[in-house]
Amino acid sequence: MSIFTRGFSGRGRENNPALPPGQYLTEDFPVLSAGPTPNIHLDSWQFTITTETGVVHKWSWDELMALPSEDIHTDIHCVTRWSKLGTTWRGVSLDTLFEGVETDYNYVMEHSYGGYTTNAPYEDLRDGKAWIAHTFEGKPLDPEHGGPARLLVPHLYFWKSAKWITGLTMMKNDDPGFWEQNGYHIYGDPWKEQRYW
Ligand SMILES: Nc1nc2c(c(=O)[nH]1)N[C@H]1C(S)=C(S)[C@@H](COP(=O)(O)O)O[C@H]1N2
Ligand SMILES: [Mo]
Repeated sequence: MSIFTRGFSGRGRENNPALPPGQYLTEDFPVLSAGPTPNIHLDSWQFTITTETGVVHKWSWDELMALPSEDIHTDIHCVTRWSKLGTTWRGVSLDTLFEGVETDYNYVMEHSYGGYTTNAPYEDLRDGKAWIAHTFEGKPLDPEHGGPARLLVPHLYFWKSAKWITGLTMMKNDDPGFWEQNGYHIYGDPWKEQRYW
């Protein structure tokens, strides 16, 4: 986190190289949810990856927690123009979860408890770019922010980080998810200001 921009966000906006175009810094953590926060029990929680052959890879909460978790130190950028720099998360890399998955499809639909969906290219969820995050700033992820676990895809606008994640489905085409059907950009690169289309 840059000391220069703290309490000086008016100028930080132009000068902070960590801030994508059109974004401003926030120190708090706004909640943006299209619906109510679902009540999710860990003993029935599950995460699945479904491929084109109908194979369903499935993890319970205990199975997820038995996998190696990593610390993630990253900036996050919401399409509504707030950015939060230097956030700290802990989560399981999607590389770990995709290890045994065989697919020829290049796109993924993220599915959440509550019905939210968002799409992403498969390559954007691999090679250390995406996690199932269960911890934020050293504490279990707050339900309002997607707890018990959300997807974290910080190089794209934050709507691509599905809260209350429950599954990924491989797709042949880049079909639009919830916000993408409602005018948000199909990809959402904050550095190219791919907000709406
Ligand atoms: N399941 C679900 N995930 C979601 C959303 C949502 O409404 N439902 N909102 C998205 C949007 S638009 C943003 S900006 C971020 C907000 O995350 P936050 O509430 O933790 O700040 O979550 C994204 N993931
Ligand atoms: Mo958002």
